[in-house]
Amino acid sequence: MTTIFSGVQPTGIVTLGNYLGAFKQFPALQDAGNAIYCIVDQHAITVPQDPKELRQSIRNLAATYIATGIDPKKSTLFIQSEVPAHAQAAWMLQCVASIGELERMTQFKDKSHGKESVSAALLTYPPLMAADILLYNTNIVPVGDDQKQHIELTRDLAERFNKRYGDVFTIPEIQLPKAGARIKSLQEPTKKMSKSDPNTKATIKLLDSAKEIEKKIKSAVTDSDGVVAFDVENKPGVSNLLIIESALSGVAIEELVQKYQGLGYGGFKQGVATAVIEHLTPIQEKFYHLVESAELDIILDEGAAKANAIASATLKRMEEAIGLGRARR
Ligand code: ATP
Ligand code: LTN
Repeated sequence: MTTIFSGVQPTGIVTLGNYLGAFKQFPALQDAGNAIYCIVDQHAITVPQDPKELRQSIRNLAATYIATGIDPKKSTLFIQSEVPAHAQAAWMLQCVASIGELERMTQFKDKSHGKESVSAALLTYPPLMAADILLYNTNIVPVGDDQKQHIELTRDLAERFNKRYGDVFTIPEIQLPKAGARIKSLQEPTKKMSKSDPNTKATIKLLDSAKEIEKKIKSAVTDSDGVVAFDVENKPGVSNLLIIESALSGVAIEELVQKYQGLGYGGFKQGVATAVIEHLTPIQEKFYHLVESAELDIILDEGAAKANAIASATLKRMEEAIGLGRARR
């Protein structure tokens, strides 16, 4: 049976980029095998977080997983810090990782760039991510394009560990979405749309109202051609909006280009906004129904129990292979 594992950080409301790059591909995978989804709160604290906001983001993210189609009867949904094996396995993986390879991670370079002081954990973040994946004998990791390098490193660490200590880990494969692997900022369409972007006009959040969505799409940066055409190099803003509508609706980009011929950017943007609003409204309704419910706590308790059982078994195998603790009599 194929095991699928993915994680998202509780660092604020999920964006349309997160949705298209990650969440949208999760529901189909729960029918393809043993699907495990994680709220990676220990990753979130590698940069400063307000404790109250972090707690709320964790709950919001759990409700987001369910509202976007995760069925707790089919998938395991849990919070990383409720399964202690993650931090324990991460320590062992840090011991096989080198500082040089961690310093080469672009996410580390981006997040530390220009900062006078960053946490040590920002550097050791990838071994924790490797632990998340490897503890579950994962075969497939569905993520957006920006995580490629981390998955490569996970594979390297797993292979190195297996070579040194014997066959403990399954080597995972990345799975990128067919469309929407890298949604761009609405204000700087050459940069990725990011949850933590301080410019609120740059991102569509999953919980934005219809009015906010319309306003943000109408003020999205495009160009002065006035012609709707797909050309990522020369028309990044228009192309980004076409990718968004196509990924949400499943309609091919060429067909959308036809649909918008002669309408000008006003009609085009209105069309994209309507598609986004129609897609997000039912997700928002489910989210608000769930987020403060007792049902959500039951789902997370059951998820943590299932995850603990699998993760602690792998952790034991890791400790035995490395020689930690005492021999079992
Ligand atoms: P932050 O801004 O806090 O670094 P983020 O928006 O990059 O966060 P993550 O929590 O790191 O989001 O990522 C969650 C998932 O969303 C990952 O699988 C990631 O690849 C995907 N993802 C993030 N941004 C985009 C994007 N712009 N387009 C497509 N997928 C994305
Ligand atoms: N690094 C990822 C989040 C993440 C993750 C994981 C994704 C942490 N652990 C395990 C997939 C599998 C990010 O920043 N998007």
